[in-house]
Amino acid sequence: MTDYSPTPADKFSFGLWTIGFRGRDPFGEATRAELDPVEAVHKLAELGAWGITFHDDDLVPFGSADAERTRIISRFRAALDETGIVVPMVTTNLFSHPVFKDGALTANDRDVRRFALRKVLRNVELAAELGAKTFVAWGGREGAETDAAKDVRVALDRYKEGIDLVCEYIRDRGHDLRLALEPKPNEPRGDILLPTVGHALAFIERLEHPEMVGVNPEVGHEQMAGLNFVQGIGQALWAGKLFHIDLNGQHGIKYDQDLRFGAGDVKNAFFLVDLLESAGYDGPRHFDFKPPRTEDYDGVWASAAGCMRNYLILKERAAAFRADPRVKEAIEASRVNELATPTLTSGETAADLLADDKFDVEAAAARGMHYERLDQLALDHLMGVPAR
Ligand code: GLT
Ligand code: MN
Ligand code: MN
Repeated sequence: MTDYSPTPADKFSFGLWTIGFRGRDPFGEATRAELDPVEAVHKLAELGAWGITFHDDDLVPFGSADAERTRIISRFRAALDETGIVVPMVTTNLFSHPVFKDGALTANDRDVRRFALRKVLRNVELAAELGAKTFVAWGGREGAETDAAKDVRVALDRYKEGIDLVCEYIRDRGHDLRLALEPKPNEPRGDILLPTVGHALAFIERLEHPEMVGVNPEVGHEQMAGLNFVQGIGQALWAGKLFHIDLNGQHGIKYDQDLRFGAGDVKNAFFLVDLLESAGYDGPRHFDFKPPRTEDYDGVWASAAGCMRNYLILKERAAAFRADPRVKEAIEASRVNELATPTLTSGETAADLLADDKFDVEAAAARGMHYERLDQLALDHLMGVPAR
């Protein structure tokens, strides 16, 4: 690989709301004009992307009449057919309209919850129609600013009720669609339910159809909580629950920056790509970033291209790291692979273990792990320092 040019085989996808982000923030108006979804599809195809994703309202404005909805969707579909761009994932906007100010599936108002579920079910049909395989549920408004407002135990009952209903509906309709819950600790709510990958994984196990539900972790969201994203992804993979992923960049514990992938914690991004590639993750590499409001559309496309370029560079660097004989030797010295050996030999009992008195505690305690050397080799590769 020399020029890091993406192709559809790389499975890079972008949210329509990312490249279409107009730069509106709590302090300022939009700095960019609206982006036509059809133009977005063509531009992504030109850049070498594979897929586009969207919220119902990104494509069809909230409250559009049926005829208008049909017109918009068929125009969009024509652009997909023309370019070969696919729709791997669809999601529902349950956060922008003021009706969702106290949440959607967990709003205290029952009629809001019912309205939210109708919006979701209608969108499930659109997702299936466009061939999406994943339906993301980001509960950005499911939360509170005061603990007096929401009994979390009851809110989780309603969350479960809502997700169970959506699963039941998908099964009844015979759609080939799985749900992916997207955790986030805060913003826009003071505190959001299912704040991290770990919370979401525990919640999923209590659902009626846990096999249909996984997670869609976002780099910045875990890092906003001070967590190591690579560890979270490792656990999601271990649980067989990494259905989708939102790649972007974040500098530590602060507001949700949604920087392009690779900006932010680049070392964590290196180990993330290393993990995704070596684990054989074959789902979409979905970018959920917000091009800064300083940019015009040239800057937006440069930012989108940068996401893909950074992924491909990191993929190349991670492969070189793994192939380096010095790394193999350092891994050996650090006994990294020994962790794969079960602690007890097959057939061994607790009594056998208790009877084992051959261990030299002091010798083991004195042994160094050599992780610093291994980590420095990772940094050398990440920084592009050739092997010496
Ligand atoms: C919103 C949020 C993202 C979610 C999107 C899916 S919408 O922009 O910040 O993290 O992935 O609903
Ligand atoms: Mn996201
Ligand atoms: Mn985000």
